[in-house]
Amino acid sequence: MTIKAIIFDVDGTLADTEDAHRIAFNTAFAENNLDWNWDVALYDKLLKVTGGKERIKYFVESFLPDFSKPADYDRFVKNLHLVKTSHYTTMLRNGLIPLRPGIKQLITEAHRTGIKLAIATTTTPENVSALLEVGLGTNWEKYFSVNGCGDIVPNKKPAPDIYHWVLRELKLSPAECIALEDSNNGLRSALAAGIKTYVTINPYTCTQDFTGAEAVFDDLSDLPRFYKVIGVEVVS
Ligand code: XBP
Ligand code: MG
Repeated sequence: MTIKAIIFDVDGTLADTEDAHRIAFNTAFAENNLDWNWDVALYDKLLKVTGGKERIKYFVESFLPDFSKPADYDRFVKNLHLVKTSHYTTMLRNGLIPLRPGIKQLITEAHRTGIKLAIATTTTPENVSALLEVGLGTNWEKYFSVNGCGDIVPNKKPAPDIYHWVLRELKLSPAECIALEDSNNGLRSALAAGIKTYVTINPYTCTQDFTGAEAVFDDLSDLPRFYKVIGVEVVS
């Protein structure tokens, strides 16, 4: 079957963003007088949990058993995450994080060919806009039929919720779509929704288990090869 839609993960797939997320978290912690510092080795462990607010809570539960939680803990985490998002989007708007090789060309060519494009991410809509405004231009939304972000579903990846939501919005069956992911959590999420999944690895995810993926690529710098593997002919 020819595919009708490509569903993109964001962090790690459209751009190598995780280290910018990590730095933004650390800046937010320092600004809130918390002596927390997430180095690369620790962040690698924390990436087990998707979603920034969920990741902060996982850190507190698993690594800070003696932390005395403020009375309104949910609000505390929410505020910390808002500060983190503002630092992160500033980094994006300053052009610090380019799209990965082949991504802009894939998006423009697939769109021109009439293949629908969608986003399925655990990150916030603000972060997606900031990344794609810089990477694709202020009219980036014209490329995407569906934009599934952050808190719109109850359970984040590896749960399939966000992919189920995107499929419903696209009005397509899993068999008519493919997903592009970079992580084990993302792969499990897409596979649990019944979608064929292709993986592009990055420094944080290169040693993860990608059993079940249709194919694993270093990146999409060789787009003709990718088109061949996924079985589409694009208008270039
Ligand atoms: C990756 C994530 C995100 C980001 C942080 O999401 O796990 O949690 O690290 O983003 P995906 P927020 O690969 O699905 O795009 O702080 O905005 O939640
Ligand atoms: Mg990802």
